[in-house]
Amino acid sequence: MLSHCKLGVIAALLIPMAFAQDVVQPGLAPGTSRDRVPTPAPNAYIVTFRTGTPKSARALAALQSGAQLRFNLDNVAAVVVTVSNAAALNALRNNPAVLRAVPDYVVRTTEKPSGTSGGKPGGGGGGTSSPLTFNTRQIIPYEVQRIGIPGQGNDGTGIGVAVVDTGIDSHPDLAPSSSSFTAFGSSCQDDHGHATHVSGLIAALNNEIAIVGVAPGAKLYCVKVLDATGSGTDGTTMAGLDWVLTNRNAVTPPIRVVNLSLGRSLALGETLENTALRPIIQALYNAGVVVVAAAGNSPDLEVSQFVPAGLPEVISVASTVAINGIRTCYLNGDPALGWVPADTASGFTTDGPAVTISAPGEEHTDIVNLGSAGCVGLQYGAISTTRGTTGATRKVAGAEARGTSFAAPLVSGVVARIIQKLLVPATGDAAEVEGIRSWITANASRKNEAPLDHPWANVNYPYTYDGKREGIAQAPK
Ligand SMILES: [Ca+2]
Ligand SMILES: [Ca+2]
Repeated sequence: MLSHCKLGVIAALLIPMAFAQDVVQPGLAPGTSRDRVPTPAPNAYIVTFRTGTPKSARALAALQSGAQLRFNLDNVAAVVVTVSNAAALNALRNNPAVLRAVPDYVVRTTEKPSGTSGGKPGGGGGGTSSPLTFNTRQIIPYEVQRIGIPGQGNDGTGIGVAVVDTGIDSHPDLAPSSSSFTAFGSSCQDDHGHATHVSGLIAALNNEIAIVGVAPGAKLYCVKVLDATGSGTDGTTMAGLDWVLTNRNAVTPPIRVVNLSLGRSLALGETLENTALRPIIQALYNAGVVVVAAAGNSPDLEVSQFVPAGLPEVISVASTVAINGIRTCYLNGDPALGWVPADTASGFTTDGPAVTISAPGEEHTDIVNLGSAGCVGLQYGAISTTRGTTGATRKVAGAEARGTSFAAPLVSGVVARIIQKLLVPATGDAAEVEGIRSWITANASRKNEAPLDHPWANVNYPYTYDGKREGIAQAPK
């Protein structure tokens, strides 16, 4: 890691300031460390009770033990608490109604970290941070074009999509429902920018400004479970998902889709079977709510080591590039293709058999020679609605918006359009979710061909590309 950091600094000094893109150097692990080891939130626990233990009994148990109750869930017999001392934790664990108490792990956005990026916003190369605020037209992002441009009767109208994320900014190109949930205070305002970018790719309005999303007729629901740093926990995520499940049919239009551009790797001793997030995800699945999850940004991890994307109930989405990038240099063993073609697997994406589908989580990657920094990859983000502006940029909080975070919302938009067009029987149960998964898989573009191998796969990185080329998600025509 030390050499990684050193080289990162050297690269930073050598990169012309005009390049705002993230720089990835061959032979070095990508900047994925924050995905690797989940951190327990201080003094925070998720306490699971015997099935059927009433909410009131759970609250009383927490009170009597001396724990502070943060969330008491409706749909699973669990509470999220903070405990100030070991005695309180032991008292809870010794309660005969309690099955287990596990640490409340930190989850984060699945936006790829800045890594070795050395550029500053502003300047050329497509990396400008000045929002595009066209008054006479809007942009259709390349990512949306690759998935399928919306049309009349094919735009998600009447379908609610919950963005379980950092909140949603009051942006003129977004029109979320006034029904919302926040795990932090009373506002669902986006204090980070991630969810505003994600929201635009799902449902930015079809008008004359900013961009258009995959499903501009869909109704967004703001479910804020991550804070201004893009961090939350299993507990805040569970509380947000619990709100969705409880309120999905009480709001208009009903919530049918959940976008989760967040996650964490499994902790030591934790499995997909016993992870705290599983029961609420299963409950949504059994109610026919489609949960779309970003596969993660650790190419040396299997998606099965990442939650929630590894859970079999979710539709997990890996990342590709939307359009061709340029290629001016080659390493030993590289195929001399001449460019980085559209539908190439992103260098950062997590993969594995549990990935349902791929979609563009970045606009394109250039592989170019940057002087003494050598042959590097420049990743360009997806253009979308940007927090604190009335327009759209490729950036979230100053960093290029690339990562499986931006692939998942495209698929959430696809799901909204599938449901709107009644392409799968609306049985309101797990069969409906599996029907939608099957539709997505069957209608993928370039199935068994894409994602194309990243030029540096297995040459310089320890990629886990599984050989299953699930294809690129396509919206209904
Ligand atoms: Ca628009
Ligand atoms: Ca794959």
